[in-house]
Amino acid sequence: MPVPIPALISYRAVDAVEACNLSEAVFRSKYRSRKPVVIRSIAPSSLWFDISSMADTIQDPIVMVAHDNENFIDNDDYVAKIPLCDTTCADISQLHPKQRLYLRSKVPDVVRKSLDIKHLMGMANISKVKDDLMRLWFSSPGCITPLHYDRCHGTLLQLVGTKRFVIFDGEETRQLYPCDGINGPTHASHARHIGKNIDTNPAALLHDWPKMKDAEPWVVDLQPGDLLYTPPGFWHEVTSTSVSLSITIPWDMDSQEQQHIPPHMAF
Ligand SMILES: O=C(O)CCC(=O)C(=O)O
Repeated sequence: MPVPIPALISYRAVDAVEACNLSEAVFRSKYRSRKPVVIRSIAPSSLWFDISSMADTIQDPIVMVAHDNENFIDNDDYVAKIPLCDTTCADISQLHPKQRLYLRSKVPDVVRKSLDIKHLMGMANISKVKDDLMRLWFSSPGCITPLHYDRCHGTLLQLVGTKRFVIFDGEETRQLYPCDGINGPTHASHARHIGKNIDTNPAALLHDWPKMKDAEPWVVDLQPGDLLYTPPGFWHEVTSTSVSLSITIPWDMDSQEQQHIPPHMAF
């Protein structure tokens, strides 16, 4: 008798905490480099930026159009780049876009001034923010940043709309279809549509990526005002579940962390 393949992938919720309950000691011992955590409502959720005035102040924008209208990877094989013009921001904001767009840029002063980022990060016990590495991400509903990992500590502040993160521990790399360095960079995966299918069509997910049955990701749906911490080397896929505006604030591993990087990050 063939053994039935389980049609479910088990996943867990990311720990959610209030900023006032996350002391530096707790962050260090429980989360830093160990597991993701979301700090709920750290920024005011009523915040709404005037997108059109923001557009005038954006420097070095990259507006991407994905060849498959879904998966946005900053690489010519996957996306074309178009100039930011008056209509682009309005186009991104459409609820049912025919063509999805993803704008990535440095954080404009108007946004930086409206938020006291250093203060917010201080509330999360994160002090080593490098301003020049912060990026703004403005996406149409349904845009996906496919599964990958970063070499730095990652924080994402959700400002407008909602995003779903699916996050895997680096120890699960073998279940995650990593590229081999020839057909794609080793920090990227071939796997697609995890957040989209994990609840509604897990059988399709396991059909396409059967090794994932042995993985147990974390899933979190970010709301405006939330701040998510993702440790270095943890795989994550990000789906914009509405029009979305976020800021990423990465910071480097310290020298001790760099000496003990997990094996999958060694290449
Ligand atoms: O928000 C996204 O689409 C991607 C963000 C990301 O990859 C990150 O925070 O490291």
